[in-house]
Amino acid sequence: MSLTCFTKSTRPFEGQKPGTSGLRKAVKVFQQENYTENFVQCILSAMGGSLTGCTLVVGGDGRFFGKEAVDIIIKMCHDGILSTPCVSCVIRKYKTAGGIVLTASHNPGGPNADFGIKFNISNGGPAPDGVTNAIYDLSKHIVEYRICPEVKCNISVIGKQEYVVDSRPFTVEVIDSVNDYVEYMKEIFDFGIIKDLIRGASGTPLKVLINAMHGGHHPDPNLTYAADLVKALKEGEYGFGAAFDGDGDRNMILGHKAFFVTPSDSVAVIADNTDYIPYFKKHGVKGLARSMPTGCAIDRVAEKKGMEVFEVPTGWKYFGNLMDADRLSICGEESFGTGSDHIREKDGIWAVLAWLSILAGRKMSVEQVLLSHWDTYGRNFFTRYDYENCESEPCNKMMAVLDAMGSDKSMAGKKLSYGDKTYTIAKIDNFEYRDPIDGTVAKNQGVRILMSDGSRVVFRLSGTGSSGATVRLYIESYESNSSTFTKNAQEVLKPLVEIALQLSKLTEFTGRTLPTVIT
Ligand code: G16
Repeated sequence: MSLTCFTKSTRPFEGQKPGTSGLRKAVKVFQQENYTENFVQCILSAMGGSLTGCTLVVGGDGRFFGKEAVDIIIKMCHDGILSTPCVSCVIRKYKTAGGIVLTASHNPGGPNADFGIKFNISNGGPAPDGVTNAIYDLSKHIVEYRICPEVKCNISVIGKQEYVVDSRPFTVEVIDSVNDYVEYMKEIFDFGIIKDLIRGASGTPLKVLINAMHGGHHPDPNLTYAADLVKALKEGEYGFGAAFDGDGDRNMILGHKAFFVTPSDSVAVIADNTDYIPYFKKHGVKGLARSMPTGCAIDRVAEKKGMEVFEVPTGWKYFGNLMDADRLSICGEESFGTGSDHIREKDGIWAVLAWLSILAGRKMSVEQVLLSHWDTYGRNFFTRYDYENCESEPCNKMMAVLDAMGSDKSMAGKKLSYGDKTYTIAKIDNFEYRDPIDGTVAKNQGVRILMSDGSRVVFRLSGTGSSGATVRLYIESYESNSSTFTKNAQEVLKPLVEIALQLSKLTEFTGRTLPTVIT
C-alpha cells in the first residue's frame, strides 16, 4: 500500500535564524505546533531540487524532544542517537546528501531547557553561512510543508524499514550508533599502543577518568561545569582526565592533579606531535588553523614546520572549505573544540585518542608534554571570561561602542596601565574573514584589541545561546621567558583583564562585576 503525503498550511515563526551552530531554542519553543516542521521544511527546501533517490542522516545527542523530532523528520523526508562527530563520519562514509543533527550541544537539555536542529552538508560539516542564510530566508515566508503522517517507524530497532510513499520507495535504516565511528577510529589510531599505555605494559598503568557530560546538567566541558572531574583528578589517583559535551564534539583535557590544558595549547600540541598518530603518517599534514579568538600557540607550530595557518571566525563550519581543498589537516577552537580532516566536525573522542597516542609515544605525563612544548615555543597564556544570560540590548550597545573604537584614530598608540603593567594599543578592528576557497566574506566576527607586544583582547557575543546574550572576553599574552611558564595564567593575565574591563565599561553596560565562567 502506498502511503500519501499531505501539504499542510502553516505561517512563519520569527527568529528561526541558525546561530553559530544551528537553531537553538528552548524545548518549549520547538514544541509549538508547526515550529519544528517549518524549520525542517526550510532545510529541505534550501537543499534545492528533489530529494528523490538521496539519503539523509538524522541523529542527535539523545536529549529531551529528540525522539519526537526524529519522528517528524522521518515523516517529512520520506526519507536515534548519534554523536555529532559520528553523524559527520556516517555522512562521509555513506556519501549521503547531508544530515540533520538534533542537539543543542553544550546547552542544558530537558523539558525546561534547550533543543537544537543543525543541518550538515554532504561533506559532513555544518552548513556554511550561504545555506543557513537561505534557510532563515525561507523560514520568514513559509506557508506550507509536506508531511506523511502515516509513516510509523520504530527507531529503537536496528535494521531497514521499507515504505512506499506517493508511489515511490522510501527506506529508513536505523544504524548502530557507534560501529562506523569505532571502526574509523581504529584506522586513525593505533589502539594497541593506547591499550599498552593504560595497562602499563612498560611501566606504571595510566589511570584514566572520562566524564561524558549529559544534557540534564550544563554539559559544557570546562573547569566550571566539569567541576566533578576536576575535583576527582585533583585527588591524584588519575593520570589523565577528559570531559565531553552532550554531543561528544567538545573536549577538555586534564593531566595528573587536574593539570589543565587550554584548548588553544591542546591543538598546538597535537599539531606538533603528529608523528605519533598513524593517520597523519599516512596522509601527511597539509595545514593548520584556529578560530580568531583561539590562542595563537598553533601559529608558532605552523611557522616552525613551514605550514600554512588559517585564522577563521568562530564556528567549525569555517574549516570545512579549507579541508575540502586539501589545505587544512588539524584545527581547534578555544571553545573546547579540537579536530582534523578525518571528518568535518570537531571530535572530542578523537582528541582524547590523539592525546593518549602522544603520551604513549613520548612516554611523558600531560604536564611534561606541555612543559616541553613551552620550552620549544614559549607560552601563549590564555583565558576566557563568560558573562552568561545578560540582557541583549546593553550588550549590543557595548559591542557597538567597542566597534566604533576601531575607526577612532586616536586609539592606536594609546597606553593602558594596570598596576605596574602597561600595554600600548596597536590596532582595534572588528574581525572579518574572506574564505580563501570560495571568496565569501563573514563580517563582524568579534572586536579585537591588538597590543604592540602581540597580546590580544577580544570581545564577542556568543552565537549559541537560546535567549538573552552571553558576552565572551578572550585574553591572550605571549611569554618567551621560561621562568614564567609555570605561573598561574589568571595571575599573569589579570592586568590585561582589568584593562579590558575598564576599556569596555563592561560592568556599567551589563551590571556584572564577575563572570559566570572563567576558563
Ligand atoms: C559551537 C560551534 C563551535 C563554536 C562554538 C562557539 O559549538 O560548533 O565551532 O566554537 O559554538 O560558541 P559561541 O558562539 O557560544 O561562542 P557547539 O559545541 O556548541 O556546537
